[in-house]
Amino acid sequence: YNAALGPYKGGLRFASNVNLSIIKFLGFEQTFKDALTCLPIGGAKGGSDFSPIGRSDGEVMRFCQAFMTEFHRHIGQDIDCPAGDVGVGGREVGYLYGQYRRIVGAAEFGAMSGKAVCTGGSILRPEATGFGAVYYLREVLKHDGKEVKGIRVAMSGYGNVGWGIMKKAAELGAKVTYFAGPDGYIHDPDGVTGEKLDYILEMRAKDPMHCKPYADKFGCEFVAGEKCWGVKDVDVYMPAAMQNDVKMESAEKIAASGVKYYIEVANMPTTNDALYFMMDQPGMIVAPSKAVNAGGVAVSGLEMSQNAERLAWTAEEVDAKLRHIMVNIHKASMEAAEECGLGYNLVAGANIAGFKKVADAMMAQGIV
Ligand code: 2IT
Repeated sequence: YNAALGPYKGGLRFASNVNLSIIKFLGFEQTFKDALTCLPIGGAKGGSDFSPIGRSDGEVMRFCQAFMTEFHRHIGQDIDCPAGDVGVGGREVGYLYGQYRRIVGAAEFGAMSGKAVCTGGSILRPEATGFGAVYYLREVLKHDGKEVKGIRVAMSGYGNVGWGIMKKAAELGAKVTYFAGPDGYIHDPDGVTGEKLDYILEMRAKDPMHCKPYADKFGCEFVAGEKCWGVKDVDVYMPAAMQNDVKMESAEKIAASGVKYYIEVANMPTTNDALYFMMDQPGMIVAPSKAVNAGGVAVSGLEMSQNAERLAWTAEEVDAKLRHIMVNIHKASMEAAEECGLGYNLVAGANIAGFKKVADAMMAQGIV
């Protein structure tokens, strides 16, 4: 999409519903998200309608190799550095990068991020999006004079990103008390903590389409076929599953619930009408995904830095940088909106701050 700020950068999505339209919106959003991180990365996105769900390791490897046999000529550490998105995790990135290395005949680590630590990946990359989202939430709450501790969260999704939110929330004394999957939602008033976090990984590996086994194992409520949008006994909603997850009907329930914070996490989880409706609700605070989920690509950028200097940073170093980036994104968004007389409008602020950064870099480089 845009390389004014650095090599094209964004995830590959492997899911059966992938089409050009989805990749276009993801690439467009990615450009401004990557700008918000203030790292030297441009914007890109890619993918395929191949879904790894239900495939053997061998099938996934062969697909990744075939994909990279064509794709390798378009990427490179200074050209375009893809990573994962939905359906592309450590396993897929490993197979993709292995084939890239085999074809180019060089250990060009920076050509892909999201690699396993043993092949030049960054510590904390898998958790980065979820951790970053909670760091961002902390800034929103701080702005309101509140703490993360004791906050209850309802969310959708318990993939990589959702899991990272659950883990960081538990670490900081908050609780994810509701989470929704493709088959319905779970209500666990004690929150997802400790061994429950490990169980989610196990459950997902066995069958990513059902979260009901969690309710069976831990004896909590499961509501089949429903989403948890509209529940009242939480402080924050965090949609962390897929685009267009929250439509007008859900937005009305969310507004009626009286819950104040709507923090998007998945890329564009809210339809436009639903988003504007919630932004118009007096007292409601809405944060946009391009800011909230930027921690993932930020740690991808940090992975590129580590690869370039042929060093591996500690978890503490990566986490400190991630925290700093998320604090900065919230601050830059807040200030950009204030400068335009829009008040505490995080949606407009993120768009303005991200757009300005890309536009300034493009204008500085002339008409090329
Ligand atoms: O949506 C996203 O920001 C990602 N899928 C991560 C992209 C990246 O390059 O790490």
